[in-house]
Amino acid sequence: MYQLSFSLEEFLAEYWQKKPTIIKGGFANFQDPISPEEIAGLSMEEEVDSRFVSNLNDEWSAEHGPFPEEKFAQLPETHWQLIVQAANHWHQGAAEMLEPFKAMPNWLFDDLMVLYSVEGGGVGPHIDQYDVFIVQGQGKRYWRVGEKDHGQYNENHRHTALRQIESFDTLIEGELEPGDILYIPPGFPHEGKTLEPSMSYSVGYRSPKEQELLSNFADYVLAHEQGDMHLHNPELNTRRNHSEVSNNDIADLTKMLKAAMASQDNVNQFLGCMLSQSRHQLDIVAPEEVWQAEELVDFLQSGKSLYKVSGLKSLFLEDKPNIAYINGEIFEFDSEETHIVTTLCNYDEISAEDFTQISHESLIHLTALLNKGYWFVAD
Ligand SMILES: [Mn+2]
Repeated sequence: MYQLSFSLEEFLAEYWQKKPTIIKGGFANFQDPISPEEIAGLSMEEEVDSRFVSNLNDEWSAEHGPFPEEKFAQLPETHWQLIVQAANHWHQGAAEMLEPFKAMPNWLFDDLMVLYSVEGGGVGPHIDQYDVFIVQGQGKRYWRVGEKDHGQYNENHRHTALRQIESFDTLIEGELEPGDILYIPPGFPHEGKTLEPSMSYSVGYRSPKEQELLSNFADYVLAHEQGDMHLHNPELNTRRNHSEVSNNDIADLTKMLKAAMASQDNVNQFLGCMLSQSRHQLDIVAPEEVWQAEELVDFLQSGKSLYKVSGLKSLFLEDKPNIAYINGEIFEFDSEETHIVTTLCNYDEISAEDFTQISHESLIHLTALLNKGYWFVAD
């Protein structure tokens, strides 16, 4: 059981997107959920996003996985680190340490990055556009965080992939020991130096950019064949200036642009789809044999459980809690069955007790979710 020793609510009010802080003993009695060997194992997998960063003799290099097993037989003693993104998608134990963070909205959550570093390892001073809780596991790292970036920092071009900056003055600093948490808001430069072989867990949150919202909305409009019409104006007059675009023309075209977003239902649906898509690959495996609805009823009645693919985003909107947005898809349940949507979205495991009464329509949706491999049964 992973439990925070502090109030997330108070933390949000004081620090979230405001200032960095070190929370000593943020996790009481923290136990590493994953071992360095398991990190190495994950970094050998094709579908897992991994990196190896080395800074021996101040020569920086960064390589992307998957890595061959031989790589781990001949590593130097110091100055390297191995990073696995979205470890929560591939390792159950790693996913479990996220449990206390479920008081934060899931749509903002990005992934759990796990990092194993030997003495002297680090990625150098840099700036991220993420909110991150860096939880220290075994070992020790020394961290420094600087004042928020307002354009005062110079990029360093030692290694393009690492996007380092030259230097920064210290705002806060400290040695992290097992269970300590460093919170860094977006835009604050930071640098970690490994003092002894260390495991770090970065719980990352990423809010969308305005340009991403617009570009994703445009994709959504195209995919749904919305707005497939030209400007219609039968009241055209001749003009003195052949090259002028009149204020009326601009007003008509602006109206057209805004019309795409005029329907809140449409915008809601777009947001539900967009926000429920994970930015990292998921471990989705469709079942070998297609499930029939009746089989699912029998299965649930046997008292067994269904499990959600780790990291799968399943959301519902406050306004319409009978619609589940799952991995970018829409599943509309009976309006009497919002509890099914809440259960599906909030929990990683569901059992028959959660669904003693279920309409045929909902059963069809559940069956579809199983057949897509979004939920699965234990072997
Ligand atoms: Mn960082």
